Amino acid sequence: MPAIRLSLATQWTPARDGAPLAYALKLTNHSVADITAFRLCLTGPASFDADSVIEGGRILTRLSNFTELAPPEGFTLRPGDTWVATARQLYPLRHWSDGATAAYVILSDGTRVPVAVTPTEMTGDNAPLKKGAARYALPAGRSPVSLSIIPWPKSVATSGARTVPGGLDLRPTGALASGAALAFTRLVADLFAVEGLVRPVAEGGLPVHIVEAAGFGPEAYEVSFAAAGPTVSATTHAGLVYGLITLGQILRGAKAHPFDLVFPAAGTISDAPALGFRGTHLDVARQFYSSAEVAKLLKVIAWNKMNRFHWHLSEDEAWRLEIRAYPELTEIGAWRGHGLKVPPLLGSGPEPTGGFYTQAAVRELVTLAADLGIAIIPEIDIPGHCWAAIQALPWLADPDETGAYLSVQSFPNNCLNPAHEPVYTFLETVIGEVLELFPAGIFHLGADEVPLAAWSGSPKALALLEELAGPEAARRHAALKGVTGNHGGADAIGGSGTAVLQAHFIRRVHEIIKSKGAKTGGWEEAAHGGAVDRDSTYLIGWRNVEASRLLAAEGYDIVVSPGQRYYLDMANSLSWSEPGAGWAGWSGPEETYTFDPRAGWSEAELQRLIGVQSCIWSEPMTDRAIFDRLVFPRLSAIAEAGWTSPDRKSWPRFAALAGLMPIMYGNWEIPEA
Ligand code: TNX
Repeated sequence: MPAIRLSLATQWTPARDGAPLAYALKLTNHSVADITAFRLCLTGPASFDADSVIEGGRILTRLSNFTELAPPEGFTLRPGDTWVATARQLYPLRHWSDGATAAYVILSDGTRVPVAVTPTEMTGDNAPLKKGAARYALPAGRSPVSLSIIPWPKSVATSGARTVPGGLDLRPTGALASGAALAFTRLVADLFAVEGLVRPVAEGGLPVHIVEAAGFGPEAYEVSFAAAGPTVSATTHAGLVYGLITLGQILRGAKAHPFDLVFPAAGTISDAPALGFRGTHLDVARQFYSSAEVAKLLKVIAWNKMNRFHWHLSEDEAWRLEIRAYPELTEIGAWRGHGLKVPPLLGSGPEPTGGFYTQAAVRELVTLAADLGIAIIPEIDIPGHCWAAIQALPWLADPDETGAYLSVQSFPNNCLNPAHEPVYTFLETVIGEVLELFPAGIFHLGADEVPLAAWSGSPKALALLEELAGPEAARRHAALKGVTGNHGGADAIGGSGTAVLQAHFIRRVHEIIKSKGAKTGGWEEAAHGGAVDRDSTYLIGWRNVEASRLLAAEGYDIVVSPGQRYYLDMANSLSWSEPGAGWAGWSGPEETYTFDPRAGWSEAELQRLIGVQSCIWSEPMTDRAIFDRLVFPRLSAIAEAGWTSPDRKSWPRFAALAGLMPIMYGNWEIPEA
């Protein structure tokens, strides 16, 4: 049989002037053979509604954003022809990266044929599609500052300029200082491999004295400049590393822009962070990132003086952490592909793809992070977002459960059941293994986005609900059975039976975590029903800062990561040509930078605001050039919100210096010709 060549073009037309929306799929046959009785499988962030009307085709199966479609019975796709199927009902696409990014066809004999997919077009929008980090250039001759430092320090009182040295010859005194020198040397050797930032005097290095000195806060440092070379002082390893990073940033800026930026001759920089928790979160479930990539991200966030890495290790789409007691979690839950228990999703193709972190790999990353002043916080997201885990270990589900409920992302029956005892045995073991691996002593249990109808078809859950809240509550919850529409999760479950059951679950898991001597982290929904103790928990507020402020008022320690500004999966603007998601809006680097999460908080509430976090959700990261565009420089903007007091922030200064910060993959935006 001759080779079959197929391509898929997709086109989005928003609803307008009374005309309904249209998401058109156009499959073209470039070969010389007819194809009949085939199925088209596709994935990408957008998902069809279960009851989508498809003109010119029909949905055979659908799981979240994985869809199998077929043309009408008896249809033949002839050479050179295009089959068009159009969906009229689905959650609107907003950006080019929303549409299908992977597809394949299955022929009647079961053969799989790859399909070349082009980026989704929007009707009437011809702007070139963007990817790669936007370039921020120092305005030559008009730089608002003469030192390159992000985040900007607490106090800068330097003067003069010396001939810019080629590099720094580190001269530590004592073990702590030697450790910091080594950590910095390794950091720059990787981030800026050929720049020779650390080099001996013989190669033009300027001597830098590194001294352990009493009296500094846990992350504070001082750099003083003198003719013989600068001195970095701090009380801790992190403080010394931060002082060296400041010096390294100044040096890189001055080397790159010798007419605008200087390496000071005299004076002092005294620095300490405004907030103690400066986090970056990475979702490694929707897309997998190798250990090498995680290591690189740790280095990038250290260069931004961020000190918490929130590692989102499990999701509906995958389970990424080796658990010795349950090898199926990663044997099954870490891989997607056609015919596997987890189908292709979010742009992965038919061949098995994915991966997981062995415990040995985790230990190495934990050591690397500690060396860079970063504590790693593991998240196992429960009770919602557990579809992959339940596929791997089906006994996690109540065997008597009937009916289906759907999560916001359209996964059916994806929540661990609070009334099913094996779930707690499982969690006791998982939490034990996780806490052995992560010395920070925090277990983040997720708790986000449990759908309103969760457990409504589980006799065990309904019996438990009756015990907890009475027969009427159980009756009301049972009535939700079969409600498969999507729900607002956090917003929708307040006061419902779902919230009662979830609180029961969270309380029990919180007790397990406490019994192992650890703190609990959770998304803001973890507070529903007063399930967690305030003194051993922190929450991440994600819906909006007002909701976070209210939780702070209730006495919870809060890290703010408002979706509207700090979710790095949101696009940089409204334009179709920008990649990214849009449910929480959009935020350009300037909007993210100038956003003040503290606005409107009382003094007492501010006491509970322990930090800020950037969240890298990975649904739209179907290409690493999209990652670079979405993450940089907004990650640095959030780092500065955590470190620099609001009165010392300046967008023009940040914009002038942002281009000097490292990005992950080296994908820069290609300017329009
Ligand atoms: C909501 S916010 C989620 C995630 C998604 C994210 C996409 C939160 C705790 N859950 O599952 O990835 O939106 O922006």
